[in-house]
This record gives sequence, C-alpha cells and structure tokens, in this order.
Amino acid sequence: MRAEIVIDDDKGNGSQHLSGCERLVPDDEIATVVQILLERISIHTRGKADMINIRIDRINKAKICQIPVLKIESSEFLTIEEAHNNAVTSLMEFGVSEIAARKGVESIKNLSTSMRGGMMLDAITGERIDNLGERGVRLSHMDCENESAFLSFLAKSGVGSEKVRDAIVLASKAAFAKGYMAELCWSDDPHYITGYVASKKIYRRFSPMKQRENNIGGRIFFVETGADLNGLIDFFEHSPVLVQVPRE
Ligand code: PML
Repeated sequence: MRAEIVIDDDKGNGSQHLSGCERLVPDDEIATVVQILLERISIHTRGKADMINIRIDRINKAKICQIPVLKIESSEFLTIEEAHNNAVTSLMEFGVSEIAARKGVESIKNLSTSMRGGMMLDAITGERIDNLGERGVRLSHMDCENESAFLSFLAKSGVGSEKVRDAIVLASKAAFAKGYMAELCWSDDPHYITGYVASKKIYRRFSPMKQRENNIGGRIFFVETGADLNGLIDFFEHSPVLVQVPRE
C-alpha cells in the first residue's frame, strides 16, 4: 500500500502546497505509518496547516522495482557563491554542460515562489523541456526498502534528518530513470540551507546553497538530449520503487 500525506496552505486564492511525505508499506503497517506521518507533519506545521490530505492507494507489489541508494558525500563552503560554483563543477563532472548547469542554478534563484515539483532542463542547452508550468514534475511512489537499515546507512554517511532521508530516496529514484543525467536541488525550508547535486551514482551535498530565512527552493532534473520525456515523467510520477542500501 502507498500512504501519502500532503499539507496545503489556503491563502484564500486557492491552496498552496507546503509539504508532503509518503511511505510504501504492507497493509498491516498502514495505520502505524499514517500515525507517524501525521506526527511528523504536525511538528513541521506546528498545527498551522489549513488542509491535510491523506491518501492511501493499493500498489501492485509485482510492479515495485528495487533500486540502489546513491553514495553520499558532503562539502561545506564559506559562501553561497562558492557552493554554487562547486555544484556547477559537479554537474559538469556528471555530464551537464556548463551553460545548462548555470541555467539550472539561475532557474532556482529566479523563482518567485517555490514549485511543488521540479523543472526538467536539457542537459546540454539548459532549455526547459517540460511543459508542466509552476507544478513541475513531482516524484512519488517511493520509499526505502528497510527503514532501520536505511537510517543506519545514513548515520554511517554522517547524515540523519527526515528531510535528508526523503531527498536521498527521491534522488535515488530519479537517478534510476532512463534519460536522467543529474539533479540540482535546495530546500524551500527557510531554516535549511544545504542542497545537493545528484548523478546516477552519487548524492553530493553542498552548504550553504542559499541564505537562511529564504523560503524559496527548487529542483532541476537535467535530461539527456532526445530522451523520451513522457516515459521519464511517467516513471518519476507513477512507478513504485524501494531504495535498497548495500548489505553489511
Ligand atoms: C527538500 O526540502 O525537499 C530538499 C531537501 C534537501 C536536502 C539536502 C541535504 O541535506 O542532503
């Protein structure tokens, strides 16, 4: 089963997506997992959400794909500019052109409001190639295969929060897609300034990617020129995956 919780903020002119989380679990764990996700959401919103949507879907177990977790690396820099430049260098190492990498950084910096999903850019030209507007492409149907093994893998890699857990599950799913080349992301959480660049093998964290108190963040997926975009979006949004950590 898939349990998803989404919180929205209704400002009177339609609702704005604030946050969400999901788990893929056997039927008998659904009630526990919904309770855990609700507690997590109430910590996040401190009870201020206008709307909390809980959605439970049945997933065909035979369709779930087991995929490997990305290797985690972390670097700290003195300035945002230095972190951005190093993120660009990493993107280039992962096959993205410099012009596309810089357009990716600028695309997030220039957002006037955070997007619910991510933008897809051609990895060579840096042109936006999806037509999903402000919604962007939103990855879902993903979880780690074994929560305690995953958390111990994260601890050994020197990271630990729920935010990082979810980002690594997401980046690992994205990296498994045909046509994907790399990802750039930083959070819209005003208290969180670490971001990352991911490739098909590595999740490389960079800090600081933005000023504290800045509540704008976003995701860019760099896509191989000529990739099957609809197939890629379908995989991102609908294919169930469980992320595995290396065996001890
Ligand atoms: C988000 O808030 O969705 C993005 C999380 C980025 C996590 C970066 C990290 O610390 O690894």
